[in-house]
This record gives sequence, C-alpha cells and structure tokens, in this order.
Amino acid sequence: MKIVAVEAIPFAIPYAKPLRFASGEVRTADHVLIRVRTDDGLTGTAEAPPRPYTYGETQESIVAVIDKIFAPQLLGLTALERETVHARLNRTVGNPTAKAAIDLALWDILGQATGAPVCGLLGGWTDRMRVSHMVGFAPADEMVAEAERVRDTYGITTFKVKVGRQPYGEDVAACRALREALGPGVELYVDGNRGWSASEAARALSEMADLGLLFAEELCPADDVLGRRRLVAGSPVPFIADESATRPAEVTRELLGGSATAISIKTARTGFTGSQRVLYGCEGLGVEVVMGNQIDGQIGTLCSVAFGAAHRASSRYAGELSNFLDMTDDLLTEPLTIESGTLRVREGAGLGIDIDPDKLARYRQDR
Ligand code: MUC
Ligand code: MG
Repeated sequence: MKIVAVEAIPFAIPYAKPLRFASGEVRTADHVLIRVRTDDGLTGTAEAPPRPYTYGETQESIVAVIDKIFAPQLLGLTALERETVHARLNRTVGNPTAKAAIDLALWDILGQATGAPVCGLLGGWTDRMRVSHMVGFAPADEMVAEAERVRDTYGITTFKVKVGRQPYGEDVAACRALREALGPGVELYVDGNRGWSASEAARALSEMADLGLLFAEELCPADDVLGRRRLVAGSPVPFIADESATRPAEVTRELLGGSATAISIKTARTGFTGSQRVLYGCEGLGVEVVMGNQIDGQIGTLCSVAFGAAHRASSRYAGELSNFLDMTDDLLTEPLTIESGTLRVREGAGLGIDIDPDKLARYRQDR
C-alpha cells in the first residue's frame, strides 16, 4: 500500500441548471479528480471541488498544490500512515478540498485492500441516507416549482432554501411560498451563506417564526461573532455553522463561543479523517450535525453518503446529497440514483467509485 503516485486531473462538466446563492454561483463543475496509486496496483479515487468564495481554492490552485507540494511529500508513505500524511499536508495552511480529497482516496485504498466498504470501516451504521435538496435563488414561483418537481420525481421531502438576498423580504416570501405549497409534512431550513447582517437575519427569522424551520445556517458573516451569538441566543431554531467552522478547531470555537448550535460536516473539506474528528467532538458535546454538500458531483456525493450512513449521529437528519442532479453528466460508469427520497451507499470494497474512461477523456481539461 505504498503511495507511488498522486494525480490531480482537472475536468469540467456543465450544469444544466446553475445553483445561485449569496456568496456565489456554480455553472460548471470545474472539479479535480484525485487518484492515489499504490505499489500493489490499487487506485484510490476522490474529487476536489474548488469553492473560491468559501476557501480561496481554484481548479488551478488545487492541481498546483497537489503536483508541487503534496504529491512529493506523500510518495513512499503507505495508506496506513494517515497521521503522517496529515502532518505533512498540514505543513501547508489552507487548501482544504485538496487535502480532503487525498484523505478520501486513502480510505478508498484501505477499503479495497481489506475487501471492505469504506462505510463499514468508518462505522457501518446503515446503508442509506435520506436526501435533502438545495433550492437556489430564483423567483419564488420557480423555487416552488423546482421543489415540487424534486419531491415528485425523487421523493425528497427535505429542502434547504438559499437565503441571504437583499432586501431579505424576497427570501422570506420564497420560504413562505414553499411552506404553503409543500405543506407541513416537508422539512424546510435556510442557508444564508453570510449574506445578511445579524439584524437583518434577526428580522427575517422573526418574520419566518411560523414556518417551522428545521435549522438556520450561516445567515451572517463569520466575523460578526457577537451578532451571531445574539441570534443564536434569541432563536429557537438551531443554528448550523458551515463556512465559520471548516476545521475541528473552528468547530470547537464556534460551539464554545455560543455562535452555533449545530454543525455542517462536509467530507469534501475534512475528508473522512477530519470529519470523524468533527463528528466525535460534536457527539461528545451533545451537538447535532448535518451532512452538508460542497456542491459535489457524484464522486463527492458517494463519499458524503458513505460517511453519513456510517454513523448514527450523521445519518439522523437528511443529508445534502442531490446537487449532482443538476449536472449534465458525470464521470461514474454507473450513475447514482435517488429513489423514495433516499440515496444508498455503494456496495463492494472501498468507495465503489468506478470512473468511465470515455467520460474522463471527454471532460478532462489537461489534454
Ligand atoms: C452550502 O451549504 O453553503 C455553497 C457554498 C459553499 O461553500 O457550499 C455550498 C453549499
Ligand atoms: Mg452552507
């Protein structure tokens, strides 16, 4: 299991329907396919999605940091030396999705080498998760039509509504329209991607007090610490930290500082190893988690569901596992399917990621 190569292959697949939110928008999945190869012929696979508005990474920066810094540091280590791998990766600050993808690929190798599914190695709690769908910015009637289509087509009954527009009344009206159209049985929560000030968020939440929101996520800037504490203290809705808590230490700070009451876990930014650190910390503190989405493609989504389903605490709420539905294509030989509002973990050894060589040839950007 000695690492002999770490490949970073940029690829680009357009979205059929762009996702818009307060901090940015995604029109093309310009991700990086990571392949870690070992001397015994195994290949661990993962994808890194650049999110410049969240982490400062770009497709080019992910390829560069892997080719120039990470790959040379990892050659010769084995997939069983993850602590050493992370110690070396963490000599470089930032670059969370590049680091996470390497970690995910190493777990894929461990699974293949032992003949076990990664979900089982991580905890093996269940084999599926309920799916939550993200509804991006659009006029309220289009947001309602999308949610109804997704509910009717895939059986999904949990929706995360993007908010954070100015003025906030447009978002409040959209959430109200969604609740009225979808009825009381559907779970609704909101994600502001830091778009509102704390006082705008307080006013918006009070106007939505009758909508039965499940969570409120990252409504105002991460630096507005006192504003966020005030919001958390004054709201009955649990507050999920996403961009403000991207590492285990930030999770601790947010929770102990009283500016969050729940945590979004994204395997795209903390891999499996860091995500377990976050999850176990939250469990120890009695804090709930939600499996978030870094607007992953199908490879990243397989990683999220493998982790989410592996633990009791991470499978409790619906996981954000449906962003890939808006892509025009993907790289997997066998595409993912969501049925009855549920996504299953892939069976077999490792993560079950099988890349279609023709699709990779069509979408890769480096040839
Ligand atoms: C989310 O939960 O915020 C959008 C920006 C980002 O960093 O993640 C996505 C989804
Ligand atoms: Mg978020």
